Amino acid sequence: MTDPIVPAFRYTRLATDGAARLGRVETAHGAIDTPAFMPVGTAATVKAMRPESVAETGAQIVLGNTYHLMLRPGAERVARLGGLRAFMAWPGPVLTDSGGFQVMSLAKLRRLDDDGVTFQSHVDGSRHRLTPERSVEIQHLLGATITMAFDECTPYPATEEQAAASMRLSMRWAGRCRAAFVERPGHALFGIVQGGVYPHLRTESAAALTGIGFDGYAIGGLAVGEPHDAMLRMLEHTAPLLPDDRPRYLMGVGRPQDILAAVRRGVDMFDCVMPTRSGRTAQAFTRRGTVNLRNARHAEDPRPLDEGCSCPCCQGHTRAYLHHLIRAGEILGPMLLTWHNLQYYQDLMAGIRAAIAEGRLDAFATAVLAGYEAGDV
Ligand code: PRF
Ligand code: ZN
Repeated sequence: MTDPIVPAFRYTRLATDGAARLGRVETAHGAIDTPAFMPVGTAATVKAMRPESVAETGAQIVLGNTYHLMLRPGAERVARLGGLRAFMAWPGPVLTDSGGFQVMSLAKLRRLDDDGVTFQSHVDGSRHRLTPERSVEIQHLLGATITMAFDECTPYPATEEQAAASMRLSMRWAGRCRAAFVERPGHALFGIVQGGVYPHLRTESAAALTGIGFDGYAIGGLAVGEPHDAMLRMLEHTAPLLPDDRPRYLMGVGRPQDILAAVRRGVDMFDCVMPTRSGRTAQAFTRRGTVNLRNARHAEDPRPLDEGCSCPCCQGHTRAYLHHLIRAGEILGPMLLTWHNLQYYQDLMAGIRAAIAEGRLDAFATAVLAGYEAGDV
């Protein structure tokens, strides 16, 4: 008897269209076609969705959060229960964010030093500490397919001096994460480029990370309040500095137009709360732009939310019904809109992949944006 064969973690670039890349990531827990969108499953659930429904939309990987899961139910408990994938009944790959970004946005009384960060839980006020070593250990206990390096997301605005000091701290932490990471077949550790909106700091960061050597490279510290064109300039500058045989992940982005712009600059992976969070606040993404189902104009509209969509929300229900569910505060409203929004995002990514394969990404992007800007009528 031989051991079951676990595929190595591997990125294969299958086609290019300009800087855009069509690819496939193989992992111990399944393959991911890229460019890919990862639904956010912060607290071991993609909110309002059963995992098999998440898979039905076409999602091949979901994101989990070190910060939330270490506080509740606790990483050691998740490990005893078989790891995050078994716990949440998601059989595919999981990427876990490392916690620093969430500490800075959610925790109380944060204190950062060179070794790590001490903070109080936003849940019960209890005191906790995260270091690069503990973040990697927690992600190991969670059974992450892809572990993210522990970093500091440099806030915007930041002076050049502040951005440099913050980036260099993240690079020292990245080296400690690499040393702490337990290598297993089909599992990966991604480094995170920082450097604010300063191109030479992005260059220094990319060089530091590629010098350490990671299985994939994330671009962090963007979509944190900087002007849109600054984000695009940083992507244009940073993506070509990263090895072309490793996946590239733009963290926390974004709107459909941001994803299109980033794919055209060489990004392969995305995550964002937008489709799920918007779904819970009655906002829907459609081929004709965003729609708010709370609006009275939908009260007697017999049409589906999006004529071009195959999801259960659009196949089974009218806008009038969705409007009623939202107005009545019925839980099915957020459930159906979340499903639809995730389907919209996965259909967008499938369209992007087909367009890259056929060398027509520019035309595809133009058509998507034209429909989006035409508006809902
Ligand atoms: N670092 C980490 N997670 C993140 C970010 C980051 O810079 C961002 C920035 N958009 C979102 N999530 N670890
Ligand atoms: Zn739909």
